Amino acid sequence: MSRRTALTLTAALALGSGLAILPTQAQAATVVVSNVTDLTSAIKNATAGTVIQVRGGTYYPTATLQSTVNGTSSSPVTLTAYGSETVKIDGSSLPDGDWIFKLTADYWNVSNITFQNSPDSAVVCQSCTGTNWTNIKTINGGDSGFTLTGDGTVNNTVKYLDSYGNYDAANHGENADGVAIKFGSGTGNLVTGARLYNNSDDGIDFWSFSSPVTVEHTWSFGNGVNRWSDSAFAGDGNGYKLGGDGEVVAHVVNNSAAWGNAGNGFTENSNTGAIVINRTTAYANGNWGYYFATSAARLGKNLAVSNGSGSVSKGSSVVSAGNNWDSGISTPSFKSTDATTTYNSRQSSGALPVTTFLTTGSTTIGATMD
Ligand SMILES: [Ca+2]
Ligand SMILES: [Ca+2]
Repeated sequence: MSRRTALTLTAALALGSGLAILPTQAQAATVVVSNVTDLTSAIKNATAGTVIQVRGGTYYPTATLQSTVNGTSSSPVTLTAYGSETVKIDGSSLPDGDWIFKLTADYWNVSNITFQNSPDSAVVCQSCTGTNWTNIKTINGGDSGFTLTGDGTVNNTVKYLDSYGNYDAANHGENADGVAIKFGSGTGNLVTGARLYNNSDDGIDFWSFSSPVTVEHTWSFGNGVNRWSDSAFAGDGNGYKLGGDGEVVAHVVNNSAAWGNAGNGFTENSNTGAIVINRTTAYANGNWGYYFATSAARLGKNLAVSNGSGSVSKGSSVVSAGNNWDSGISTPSFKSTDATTTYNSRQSSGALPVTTFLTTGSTTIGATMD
């Protein structure tokens, strides 16, 4: 050690001891909870840096779990399962119309939790900035599974979400989407590695959201199919509903797939913006694979096969290149059309299960299904 370094170290130690008498910043608290009272309290009382670890089990809150307290980018609030334990928060004991979990807050990291059987939406993040949702499940609820909404919805990441079986009985399935990013604005929002399936309405819906959202490595399937014996069923069943309510927005979808949805695989839904869709696959959807009648969408290297109304409906403003409906582009064959493996457990990383379903081996067209 050089003399200069030694002196610097001595000075630092001396300074450090001097600082010790000053008020110290509150320590980040780690709270381990194992019952619903403590879980409710921990979420309500969390402050920046709080880490809430939830022991394995099924929790039945009787009121919406919620917070309006912000973390910070360097000191987020964390809500996660304890170790590798399995945590389910079940809305069965909530009043009609209530959500399981509502954040109106910034910089929360929520991971490894299932939100199930909500009377209404399962998870709603309202005007959130910098939240991360990882390995979350939102299933079998009474409205959309996972929702981002409100102005000031900025830089949120939804990674490895499973959202399925959501159905709003009161509206005959008209509203319950897998992911709803609706009625709001804000940039930097990303959905990656999601499985959005068997919901009554759409897989993903960007109705009345005025800023671009990015979706990648996502599967949206089996939405809008009447699985509830609802004689007045009204679900729309679009895999990716990329607009609505007059907003003109250049949403982006990369390397994702839509199959078996009752409606369109991918649709502008009247959004006239320059929506970008690249390396995606639409297979066996009820209506069009790609429906972009009025938008200025950029459709590139997409693969559409066996969709009920046809591969693509595109207006004159659409830029279309390298898709299998474009002239001179061939259609590679699928290695498998058996979707069974797409329901398998995720990989240990949380990534989508390994499958050959709808893969082609092509390096130029269609989703890679991972
Ligand atoms: Ca609808
Ligand atoms: Ca919808």
